[in-house]
Parts: sequence; C-alpha cells; structure tokens
Amino acid sequence: MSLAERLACPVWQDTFSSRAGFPQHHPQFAGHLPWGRSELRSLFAGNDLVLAVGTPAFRLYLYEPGRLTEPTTRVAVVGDDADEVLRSPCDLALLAPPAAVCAQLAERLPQRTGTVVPIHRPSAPAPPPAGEALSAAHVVAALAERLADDTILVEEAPSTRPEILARIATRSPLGFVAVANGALGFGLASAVGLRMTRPDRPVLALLGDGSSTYSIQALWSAAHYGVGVVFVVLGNGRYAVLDQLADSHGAPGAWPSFDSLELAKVAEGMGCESRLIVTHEELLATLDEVLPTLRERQKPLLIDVRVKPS
Ligand SMILES: Cc1ncc(C[n+]2csc(CCOP(=O)(O)OP(=O)(O)O)c2C)c(N)n1
Ligand SMILES: [Mg+2]
Repeated sequence: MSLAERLACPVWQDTFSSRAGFPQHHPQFAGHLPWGRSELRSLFAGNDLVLAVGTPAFRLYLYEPGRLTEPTTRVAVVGDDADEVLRSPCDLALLAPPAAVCAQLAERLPQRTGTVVPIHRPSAPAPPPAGEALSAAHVVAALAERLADDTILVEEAPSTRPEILARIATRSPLGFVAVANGALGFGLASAVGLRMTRPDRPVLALLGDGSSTYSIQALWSAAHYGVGVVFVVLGNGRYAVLDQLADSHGAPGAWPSFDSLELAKVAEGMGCESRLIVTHEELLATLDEVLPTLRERQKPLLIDVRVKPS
C-alpha cells in the first residue's frame, strides 16, 4: 500500500484472483482486471508502466489474438513464484519477496501526485415486483450492506462473480478467498476449514448451487465438528455460466438444468440446519437474523436462496 501511495497510481486486482491483495475501499483501488486480451490492452494503453506484484502478467481466460499490452506499455513483474515469474511475458522480471521489494521501492521513490478515478459501485437494485423471482444481485447487495469488515467471504459462484466483485469491497487481509484455477469443489469445503483455523473471523461462503454439490459432504463435517459457517447458495437451478458460454456459441449446452435439486433438504440430511428463501422480505429478514450470529456461531447453516439465472 505504501508503494501505491507513493506512486499515486491506480491499483488493479488481477483476474481470477484467489485473494484480495489491496484494500478495495482505498481511494486508489481501480477495480478488477478484465480477462480478455483486447480489453486488457486498451485498459493499460494510457499507462507507460505496469508493475505486477505477486501475480503473473497476466492470467487471462479464453484465447484472443493480439498483444497483451500496447508496445508503449512496459511490464515489470515482481514475484516469489519462479515458474510464474519465468512464464510472464514482460520487460523486467524480478524473482524476490514482493512485500520486501515494495517496501524498498516506496522508500527510494519520490512522492508523485495523481488522481485515480473512483471505482463505480452499483447501487442496490429495487426489490423485485410481487411474484417475480429474486436475482443474484439482490442477494449480493443485501450481503454487501451487512457483512462485517473482517468477514472471510469464500466465493464459488461462477455466474455471479462479477456481481460480487462489483458490489463487495474486500477490506481486510484474507477477506476474500476463492480458487484461482476455477476448479469447483473448493468453496464449500474451504469455508469449513477456514472457520476451523480462524475461529476469530466470521466466515460466509457464497456459492452457486452446482458448485455446492462438488464437496457437499463437508456440510456433515461442519455439523459434526460444530463449525459456525453460513453458506449462502444462489439456487438458480442450473450451471448458468456454462449455459451462457454455450449460448454465446449459438448452441444449447448438453447438460441438464436441475431445478428439482433441494439443497436445503440435502443439508438437513447431513445434520446442517437450513433455510429456503424465495422472497425479498424473507431474504432481508433472514440475513438480519443470521449475520449478527456469524462471529459467535457454533453450528453451520445453509441458506438456499432461489434466484433467476442472470
Ligand atoms: C471440478 C470442475 N468440474 C467442472 C467445472 C466446469 N464448470 C465451470 S462453472 C460450472 C457451473 C457452475 O454452476 P453453479 O455453481 O450453479 O454456478 P452458476 O453458473 O449457476 O452461477 C461448471 C460445471 C469446473 N470448473 N470444475
Ligand atoms: Mg447455478
């Protein structure tokens, strides 16, 4: 943070990051990098130098032709993972502990001036009209208004991730945990492990319904060992992100939707209490009741919120 403040520059979080490397309520936090080459290239076009700290340059998704950055944008990488540093296409690569390098640079560099365009955070959506389903945005917005700053938010909600990153500012170290390579099954189980090792921190897992099933048996462990995690499941009844990908290629996916899956009942079968939420009033009332218990709670709870696919 001291280096960023010395440089007075925007700070971006890398794509598909499994942690937040910078406080996201800081006025220099600029947002999350896009995962396509062309967007990345134009985003950095006005910058003559990009310094990637503790992350490769650059983790992207789905191939697009072209350069990663314009020729006028030089890239330096500082990291302690030799493989990632070696693989990063850049002008300067430094294999060294990132924190120490940043501290040294901050000491040696003169103070610069500059302003960073404040990040735009969407306002909470209006409640759905009577009889209409909730959207994932309702759930994320309600959480954004209620989570304590030191909450560990475990994310494994593929189609809702952009919504989560846009609405929830991570404010503390370990405040955001996800799996960097996109392999499902980490979220539910890791939330249990995190709460066991950090009982001083509130832990909430925000999960897709499909993703929840990959390590659903961790609910039994949470119940058995008295682990106070709240799992909020976005029950859209499908692999929405894969459906979107299939649609973008002009063909329906080969996989079925699973509207009949009742995760609240599965949780009960594992000895984990559960709630099924359908309306906006139920959502707000349940979060108002449950979230204040997050810090002290000794048993898990799964909240299955029925949402329409986004
Ligand atoms: C172990 C594993 N299997 C399959 C996939 C492919 N995959 C990526 S996203 C996804 C669907 C996730 O569905 P859900 O959790 O319901 O989230 P939604 O897209 O509905 O938001 C799948 C199956 C994967 N990433 N990892
Ligand atoms: Mg889903």
